[in-house]
Amino acid sequence: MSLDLATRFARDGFAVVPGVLDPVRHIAPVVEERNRVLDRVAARLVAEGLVSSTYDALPFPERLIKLSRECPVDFSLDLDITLTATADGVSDITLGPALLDLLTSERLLDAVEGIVGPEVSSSPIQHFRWKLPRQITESSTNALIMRTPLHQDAAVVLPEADDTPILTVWVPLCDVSQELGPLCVVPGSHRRGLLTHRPRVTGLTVAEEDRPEREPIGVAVRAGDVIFQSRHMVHASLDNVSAGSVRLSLDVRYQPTGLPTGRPFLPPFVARSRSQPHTELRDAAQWSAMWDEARSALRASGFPAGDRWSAVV
Ligand SMILES: O=C(O)CCC(=O)C(=O)O
Ligand SMILES: [Fe+2]
Repeated sequence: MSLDLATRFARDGFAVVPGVLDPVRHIAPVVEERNRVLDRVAARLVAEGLVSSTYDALPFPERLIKLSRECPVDFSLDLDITLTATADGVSDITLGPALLDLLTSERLLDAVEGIVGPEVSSSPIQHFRWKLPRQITESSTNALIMRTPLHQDAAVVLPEADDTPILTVWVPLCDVSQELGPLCVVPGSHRRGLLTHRPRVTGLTVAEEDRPEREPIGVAVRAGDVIFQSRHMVHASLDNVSAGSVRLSLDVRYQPTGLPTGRPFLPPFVARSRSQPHTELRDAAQWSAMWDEARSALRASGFPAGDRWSAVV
């Protein structure tokens, strides 16, 4: 007898939910939407003399590889789906209806509701990652495009969210084999609660003295599957060791509505409400406007720290 999702999740700290999204209906449109964002980014890179072509005839993964090989600057923040501090202020953000459609898809929210409960908000801590083959990212320190160091998601928020049971949903946008740099997890590691983390150039990572004894294991998944992770799950990702493929993924988060998100300066939205269904957000223009407003406020105020460890060296 197979255990139900909530039982597996409570026992292991993570659970693969197979086939919850439709690759044609939900995933292809998100990839296409990111490719349209890349149109604008590539045109800017050409105008700045950083690349010779927008390579718009290439399929999205090949285009990312071609542009990354040629471009001397990292443009991954321009494709990301959250706001990040940059040297000169705040990153750009372009969201769209395909992403909102995926985040609010019925079957995904049904599964999320089984863990989070009937009042579900989408957390503003959300990323689009495109992990390039290792040989291209040798000099990079950026976990949007290369492997991610060992961490817990509870460590990358402010302490205001310590009691918020944020559920991470890892969404492959292509089939992710062991060689493509899968998410990797240490099953059962969530039982130790929040561990000490240290800032490193590659990102926050579990302190040496708190590292789990077991090595993380890569979780190969197909497009359409998602991986649920507890916020205390210790996880990382492996290098993309493929010859020339890109690992495309989203990591998004859901939490009970009304509890602190851990990033008070970024906008959550109500994804499902059993008690007040009219509060559910389904308008992509409204969603983008919320983020544009947050961006303007951050440009005016400066970007605050997003976690408790950044001051520690
Ligand atoms: O995709 C990755 O490499 C890391 C993802 C991650 O850290 C997360 O889903 O919380
Ligand atoms: Fe994470």
